[in-house]
Amino acid sequence: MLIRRTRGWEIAEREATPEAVFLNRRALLAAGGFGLAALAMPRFGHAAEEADPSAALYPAKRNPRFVAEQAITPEEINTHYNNFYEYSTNKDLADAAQALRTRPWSVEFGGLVEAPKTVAIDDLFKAMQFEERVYRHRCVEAWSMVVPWTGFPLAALVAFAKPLGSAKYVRMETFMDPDMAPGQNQPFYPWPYVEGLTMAEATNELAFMVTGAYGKPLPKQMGAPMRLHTPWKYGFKSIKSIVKISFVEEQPLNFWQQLQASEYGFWANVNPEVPHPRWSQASETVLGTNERVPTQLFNGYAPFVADLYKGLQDQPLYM
Ligand SMILES: Nc1nc2c(c(=O)[nH]1)N[C@H]1C(S)=C(S)[C@@H](COP(=O)(O)O)O[C@H]1N2
Ligand SMILES: [Mo]
Repeated sequence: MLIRRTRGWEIAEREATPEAVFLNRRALLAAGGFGLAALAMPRFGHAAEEADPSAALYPAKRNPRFVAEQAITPEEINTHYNNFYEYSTNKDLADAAQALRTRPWSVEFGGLVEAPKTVAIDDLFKAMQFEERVYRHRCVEAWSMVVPWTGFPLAALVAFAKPLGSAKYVRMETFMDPDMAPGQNQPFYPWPYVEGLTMAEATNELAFMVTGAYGKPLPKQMGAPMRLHTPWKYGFKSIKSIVKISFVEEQPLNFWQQLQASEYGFWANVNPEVPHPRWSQASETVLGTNERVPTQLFNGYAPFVADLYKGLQDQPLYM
């Protein structure tokens, strides 16, 4: 494995949390609950053998409009270097995440919609048109990767939900099940994980609902069966394992804002010139090569999204 957890650049979001600063993995194990639950989880091989009912949807045709100049990050690295706090605050959580059960799975649509509905995930997939897009991903921790994602435009899902004209934001929520996700037994965190976008952001053509990666259904550690990817924003906006999508009038408070509003905001657009309160955002380490490269405004996607923020300059757009 080329990636080590001890690098200086890996200033984790977990440093925002007293637990993670003071407790390492061993300490968590010693502390009881969390670690013991992790040990009791089903083993990797067992869960991995379940047949995925959506497997026939892959691979989907690559959309030539969304390709990256940078090399695709090796799958082996991306599938073993993850942020998924429901399972661990360590990156090496692929085994632990196999405890996630992704069927049956349904997604609830509610709030300001013509009619609330709950849809089984495979029925939802049948209603969508799948494509592959290669996107760059820039974590707020100053590392980046390039992934061939499969999925469909978030705009298509918004159309499917039929929001009312009064909706101003889309609010998304991850599952809540502490028996299945030991991290959710950590009461310090504001579970469940929540994220939000404005309606204009959600219907921008870049906003992508992801169901697969590397030409296959998403591995559990990457947020199966359905997660968001907004490549112009810091990675924490890309919420995993979504169960609920609501249309609301008030700006949603996301997980990281709830935890540490002085460091994480709603907009979280990538900007090399606006440092995180505790580290620079000017450059990033590329997973796989460990090369240090300059970070780009909106992660290089300004032509697609810069217009969304006209007239909002007084807002904390870059945290
Ligand atoms: N539910 C949930 N979604 C999440 C996270 C998380 O901890 N829980 N971490 C976020 C962060 S910080 C990043 S960088 C990406 C990581 O995605 P990956 O593991 O597929 O690379 O997922 C985001 N979505
Ligand atoms: Mo992140």
